[in-house]
Amino acid sequence: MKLFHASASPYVRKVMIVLHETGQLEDVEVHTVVTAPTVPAADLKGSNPLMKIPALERADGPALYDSRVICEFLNARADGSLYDGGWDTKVLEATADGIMDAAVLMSYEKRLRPEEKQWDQWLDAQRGKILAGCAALEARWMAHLHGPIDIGHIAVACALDYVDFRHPETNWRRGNDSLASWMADFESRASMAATKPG
Ligand code: 99T
Repeated sequence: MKLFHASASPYVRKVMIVLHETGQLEDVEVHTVVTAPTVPAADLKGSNPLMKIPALERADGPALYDSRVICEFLNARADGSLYDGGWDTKVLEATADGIMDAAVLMSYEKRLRPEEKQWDQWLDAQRGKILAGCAALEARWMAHLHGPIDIGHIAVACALDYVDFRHPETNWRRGNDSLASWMADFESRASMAATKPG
């Protein structure tokens, strides 16, 4: 299999961590690309019409894209347990992906849009989504996060570390002590260390 990859992408990182945690790293050739909405990587076109990463080419079927689809496919392929929590697990993953979406939109606004056209109110609204997501994790999800690892844990860790990486001023730890301490523990996993962006 061939994975379209960039180390800064939190969506790609979810896939890489699933590969680590389910013992499938050797089955994938990592193909690093540089892509952005305004300058898409041309070689992505055959694998994902939306020109986004991650995308996964496989020998025995059409390419897969979107981290949720790829992670669930890889878990099934390895007969893993990352979705055993059912709908709770999927809602937790969706919450984390929503944090990622807001943070990535902020990155594009800051990096791609000409400075004089940047819209502070819109950036603040995305930051508000990140903080609301973190508050929900702190209020509702800590018991789940202290249970067996699933795709929700992986997505939350990727989202929070991406916010630290691109938008450290967001200070998501303020008021979220349990989440901050969970993240400090989770970050010590080998799969997290091996996939640190940079
Ligand atoms: O939007 C584009 O055209 C290019 N962007 C991407 O490929 C980003 C890279 S994160 N990936 C997605 O938006 C995938 C979202 C999808 N729902 C999924 O796979 O879950 C790059 C972040 C950075 O460089 O800071």
